[in-house]
Amino acid sequence: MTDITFSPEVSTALAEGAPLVALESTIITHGMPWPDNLSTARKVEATVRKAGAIPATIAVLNGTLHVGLSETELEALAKAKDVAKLSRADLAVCMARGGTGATTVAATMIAARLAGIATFATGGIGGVHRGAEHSFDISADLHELAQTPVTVVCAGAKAILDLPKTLEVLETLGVPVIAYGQDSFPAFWSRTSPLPAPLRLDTPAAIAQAHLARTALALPGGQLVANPIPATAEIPPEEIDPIIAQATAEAAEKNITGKAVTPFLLDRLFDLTGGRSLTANIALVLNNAALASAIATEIAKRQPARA
Ligand code: PSU
Ligand code: MN
Repeated sequence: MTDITFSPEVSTALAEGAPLVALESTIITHGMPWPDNLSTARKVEATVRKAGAIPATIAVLNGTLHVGLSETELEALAKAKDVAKLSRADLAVCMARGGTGATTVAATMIAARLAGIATFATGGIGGVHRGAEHSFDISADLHELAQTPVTVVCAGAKAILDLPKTLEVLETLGVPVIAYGQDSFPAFWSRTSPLPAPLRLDTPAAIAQAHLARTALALPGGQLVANPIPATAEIPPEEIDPIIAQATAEAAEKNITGKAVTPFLLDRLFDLTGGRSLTANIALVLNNAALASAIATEIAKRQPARA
């Protein structure tokens, strides 16, 4: 079977029980513009390595699910146009057709679990969109967190989403939402939000122990760790809120629906903030990669090697 392939360094790390951090690719193809997407993907991988873990960027290339990309593969994906965005529903069809696609949080979690990778770093997750009471637009990421046992480190959810509804759905689905080192639920651009986080843990070791306790309890889902953006990169709500309102209104006017909604909003925010949204996004992804590496290291310490 060549349906799934591991890069040489990912294979070695898996065999040795070394810490690994899974990374998604939709952030590269649909979340950031060229060439910042490639430079960020490389910096994220470098951050993971510097923290003593091995990065495993995940994507489907010509029908094969890759866990760990070579430098050439990463560059080709970052440059490619019209790459498919693959969530849980799309992964198998893309592979069957021999297609190429970037994995969302949901699809990356599926691949990470298959590979035996416990920890995953990203920027923002999908959630309940504003106006979901009419559009029913709720990301498959939330349901994936309920059923796939991977610890996902993000910076909270973007205010393009309805944050209270996103937290309600996560609660209904039994997903632990853990703020790192504070009581408030971080809101992507801002370190804090008016919403209290349902849970709080203060160290990578405690997050690792919670992950392993879920395994001991045979609980199927994952954990969502919400790591506040570094203070130097924050964008004040009074600056970003009117821009989000404008971008959301434009999406409605243009009848943007389904999986096109998130990429459309991210692209409009980039233009309307003069690139500032991207600078913040890069800072928080790197911060999340460092925390995920520390968590992966603590999990690896407590788990025997597989081979
Ligand atoms: N939120 C961000 N940046 C992103 C995404 C979400 O701040 O790049 C991407 C992630 O890959 C996430 C996906 O899994 O969008 C969610 O898309 P949807 O809402 O269509 O499920
Ligand atoms: Mn959606």
